[in-house]
Amino acid sequence: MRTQVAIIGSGPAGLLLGQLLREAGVDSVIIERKSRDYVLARIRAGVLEQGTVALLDKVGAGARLHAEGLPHDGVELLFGARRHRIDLAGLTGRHVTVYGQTEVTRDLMELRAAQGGKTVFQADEVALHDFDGSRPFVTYRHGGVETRLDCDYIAGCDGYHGVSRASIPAQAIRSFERVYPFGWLGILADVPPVSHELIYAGSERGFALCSMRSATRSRYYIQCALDERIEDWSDQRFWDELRLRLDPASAAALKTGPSIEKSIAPLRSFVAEPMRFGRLFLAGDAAHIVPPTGAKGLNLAAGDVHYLSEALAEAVLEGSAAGIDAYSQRALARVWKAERFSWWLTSLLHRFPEQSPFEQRMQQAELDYLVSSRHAMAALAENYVGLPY
Ligand code: RFL
Ligand code: PHB
Repeated sequence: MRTQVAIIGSGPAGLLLGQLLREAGVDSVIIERKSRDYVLARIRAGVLEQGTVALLDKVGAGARLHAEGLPHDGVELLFGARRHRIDLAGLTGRHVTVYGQTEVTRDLMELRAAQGGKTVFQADEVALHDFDGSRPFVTYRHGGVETRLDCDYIAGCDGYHGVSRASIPAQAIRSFERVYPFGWLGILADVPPVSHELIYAGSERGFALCSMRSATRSRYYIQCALDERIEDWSDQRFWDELRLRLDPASAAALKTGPSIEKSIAPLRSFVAEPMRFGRLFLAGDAAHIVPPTGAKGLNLAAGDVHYLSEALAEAVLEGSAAGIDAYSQRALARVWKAERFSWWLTSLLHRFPEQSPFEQRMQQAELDYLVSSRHAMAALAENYVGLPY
């Protein structure tokens, strides 16, 4: 088998890249380790920047998003038992859209299937070869059969634990990392959201986030210790703890019900540099991780593949290396700004195990300043709605 671009991974990065390349007239094959149903069962991100929505529109995957997604003009910060609204639209002229990553993935998969785009699901032993030369190829086993896919370029869109970054010689890549001393325990439930906008809460008992998927489905998170076990968290215990981290009015308004998903995710900041090695390009979580506090992970993946699709189209169709030579630097400039924002918001709103009374007062003072200064709120809003490409 032969294609112009072999894409490893059928998450949002790989799927969106496939569609952007198709728009540009470049052929691709996606190789995915898991089954379609497995990929579609993952519950993850919920907030899309306007730039991400524009890219989904560009490839013709925006119809359901515009019908069912919830445009949000603001978010709330809750601390000291009071809620403070950040007027995203008023401060930036932009908004965000609440629409689940699961739905984005489904829309892109359906579009690809309808257009006859090739995806190999349940590919085992995926291995990347000769990407430091001029004729790269990918091998994998599918249904017990060893298969070879020849290509001009490989796009590593296979997430943090994927094979792509791991295939690059260690001396050619430098990583930067911060592992946070806590995780997020998340719950999905078919109950109306406590508020029509997201609430980011910094309380003495730790961080909490009130988010949603629709007018009838809520997504809530609470900061938890890294050694917490999901079996120890009954739904009742989760709701009780969440209530304790909210202001009295929200706690009283909180609607509870049985969870339909519950999981613990660790928090990490991570960047691998550069995002290119020969004919292999990394995009999305394969190259960088942000803690979810800023809602940036999926949006960064979209930004990467925007740059990468332009660069690969230039290389494949015009034989010009200018775009692929600039890809890593262009993408990393935006990535580091989102890393900074996500790290900052995480540090501001979470309780750290070793936090001294002085550091707690610093957090409080920064939060007080933030909601009293239009400039500070504008800086938050500008980053939250997404920096320009
Ligand atoms: P993905 O989604 O991990 O997809 C990678 C795909 O590659 C496959 N794969 C392989 N395929 C072939 N061969 C191999 N060897 C392979 N190894 C792996 C995997 O099966 C998978 O299908 O990465 P991608 O496409 O880069 O997308 C990144 C996003 O998924 C991620 O950044 C976001 O989910 C992060 N995130 C959020 N981002 C936002 O923008 N807004 C949010 O509100 C938001 N909330 C979140 C989040 C992530 C969370 N968790 C669980 C980490 C909330 C949470 C709780
Ligand atoms: C979500 O709805 O899953 C979500 C929203 C905002 C975040 C993180 C996760 O910052």
